[in-house]
Amino acid sequence: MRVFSGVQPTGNIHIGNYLGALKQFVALQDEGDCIYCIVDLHAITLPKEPKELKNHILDVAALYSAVGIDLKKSIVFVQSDVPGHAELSWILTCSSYTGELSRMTQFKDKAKGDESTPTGLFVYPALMAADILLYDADIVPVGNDQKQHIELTRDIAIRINNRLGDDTFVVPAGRFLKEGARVMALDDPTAKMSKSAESEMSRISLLDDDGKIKKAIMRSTTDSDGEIRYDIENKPGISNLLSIYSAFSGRSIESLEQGYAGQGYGTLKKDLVEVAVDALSPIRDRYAEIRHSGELKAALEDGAERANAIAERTMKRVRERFGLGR
Ligand code: ATP
Ligand code: LTN
Repeated sequence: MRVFSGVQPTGNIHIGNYLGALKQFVALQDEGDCIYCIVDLHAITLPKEPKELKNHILDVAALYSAVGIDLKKSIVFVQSDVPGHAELSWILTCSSYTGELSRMTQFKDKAKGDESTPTGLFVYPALMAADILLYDADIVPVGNDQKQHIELTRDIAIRINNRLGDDTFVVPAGRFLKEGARVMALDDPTAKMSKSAESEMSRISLLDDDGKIKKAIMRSTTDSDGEIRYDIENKPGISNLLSIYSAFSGRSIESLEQGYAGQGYGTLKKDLVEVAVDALSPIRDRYAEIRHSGELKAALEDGAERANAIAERTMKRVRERFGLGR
């Protein structure tokens, strides 16, 4: 079984990214051959400061290692080191429809109908499809917000397979966790926790210190009825805290509800601070050890080579099927 996923090299990688995606990346290493990409070509769909982008690429690589991805066993690499991504992306763009791309909710949210929306933002799902199909991936671990993009990837793969042969592309499946697949903002539990939200209190970044973790959880928005019960509709704040607690601790939501029955929100929040700090402080320590090491740079070099070898094999087959080249 082959596993592929990617994270954008932007700052503020948060517990939503961790609980929805990165935690799965680590666990899947025992089930299949894993390829984890730092998708820098995706990051430039909106203008990025070049120096910052370079740093964020290494930040994400170090975080991959810090959360437990084995840089020797899994392939970890930077997207722009493998030219196949850009090439296949064009080919898939030509097999996608403007109608289906226009229906992507992420595009609609970001573009808001503005005429000067960068075209890259519109064709972004074709690049994501290329990332996945380039490696014949079976499984793609992601958060819930990527469901629509995975569906589109499958549609494009099936469309091309129907035309050019069933074994042109492997049709991939998304893998979503039960808890953690959609972590909400701590200060507004009706919005997704996001890297770009203005308020620092909306998220916990993986490298936040203990004081910041405590502040964000203790100040998180809840309701006034005082009952610890999972009910997304009516109690989104407490439900979000229960999900986060469950994802960090492995305890089920039901067991948490029973354990905290009759207790105040303050107790739940205090315990969650402890659970989050225990989970995040070792990640912070490992990150500090590896971020500026030669080991990290060597692993990315090696990853690029291994990824390229697989990608080139796929591209040969794809060029052949499409009749490209001499
Ligand atoms: P953000 O929305 O925070 O700006 P992103 O989705 O644009 O992040 P990535 O860094 O590429 O960008 O996301 C990496 C992974 O994290 C993806 O699999 C995505 O589904 C997942 N993810 C992002 N936000 C959340 C969240 N709030 N809850 C669960 N998973 C999330
Ligand atoms: N689009 C994703 C990041 C991403 C990805 C991928 C995830 C780019 N290419 C391939 C899984 C597989 C996002 O914005 N979170």
